[in-house]
Amino acid sequence: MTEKCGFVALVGAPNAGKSTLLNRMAGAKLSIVSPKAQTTRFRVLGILVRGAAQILLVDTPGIFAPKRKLDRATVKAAWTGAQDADLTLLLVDAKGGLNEQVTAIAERLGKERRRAWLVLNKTDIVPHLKLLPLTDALSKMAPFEEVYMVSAVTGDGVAELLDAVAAALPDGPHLYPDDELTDLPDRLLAAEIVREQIFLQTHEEVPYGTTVETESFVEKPDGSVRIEATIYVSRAGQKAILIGDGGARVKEIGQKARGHLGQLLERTVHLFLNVKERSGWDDERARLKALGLDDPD
Ligand SMILES: Nc1nc2c(ncn2[C@@H]2O[C@H](COP(=O)(O)OP(=O)(O)OP(=O)(O)O)[C@@H](O)[C@H]2O)c(=O)[nH]1
Ligand SMILES: [Mg+2]
Repeated sequence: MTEKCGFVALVGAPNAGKSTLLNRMAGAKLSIVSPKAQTTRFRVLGILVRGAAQILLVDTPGIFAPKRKLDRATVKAAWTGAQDADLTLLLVDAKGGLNEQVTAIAERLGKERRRAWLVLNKTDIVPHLKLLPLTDALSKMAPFEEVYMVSAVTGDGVAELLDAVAAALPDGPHLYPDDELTDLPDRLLAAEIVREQIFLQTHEEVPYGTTVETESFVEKPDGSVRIEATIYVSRAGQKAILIGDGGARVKEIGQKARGHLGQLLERTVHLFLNVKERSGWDDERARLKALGLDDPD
């Protein structure tokens, strides 16, 4: 069998389910997920093998009209992630249907004449009658080669999508070792898992005012790992909320994150969290760089 390999970008509006679908397709938790929009902030690569094909699946941040420097950098990272892809999958939350964000992305894909497929997600919570009109409307905006309907949560339709993607990739040698799952370093994964808990456990502007950096990641002789991470917030009030009464919130964030990390890294994790106020971190070049984001200006 001839080897196949190619980059496949998942793009879409915030909250469409891109990261959920990446994790489902990869069969592993690689990208963090939350019910809140704008969870993903940088490109995450999932490496999957399907038959003779190595699918290099790129999860990207949701695309929207950004205002903050961090958000502009995030949206820029999404389009950059799609730029070099052999195939772009536009993931649309079928429950949410058409809105300005989805229309803008579809029209841009159409204009750039990228090789693109349409994937309608969340079919588990949408009456099937709604799917056809949505497909028709979107197909007028860009010449999608194919249309798939999936549920990233139940896995419905995902095997078919994977088979089709594998068959559509160009011939070529696998670019990564087949047993690798991602190129995300463990330090970054640790910070992301903490950030996921912040998205799940805090509300309003707090998750958006927060970033997490791993300060140290030390493997111990007994096989365990000691991780120290700092949670940066942009305002004093956010720090108080994150710490919680008598430190209850940050303790809960740490406990949940430690459990998840232990599973993902398959060893005992000792996690130490610090909360620091640093106003304007979301405008700082150094912080954006730490996230692997380019300056948007
Ligand atoms: N019912 C249902 N919910 C889904 C499905 N896929 C994703 N979700 C939910 O939608 C929410 C957003 O999922 P994410 O995977 O974080 O979405 P995303 O597109 O990566 O979002 P951003 O990173 O913010 O752009 C989460 O609460 C998911 O559980 C699906 O197929 N069905
Ligand atoms: Mg995401």
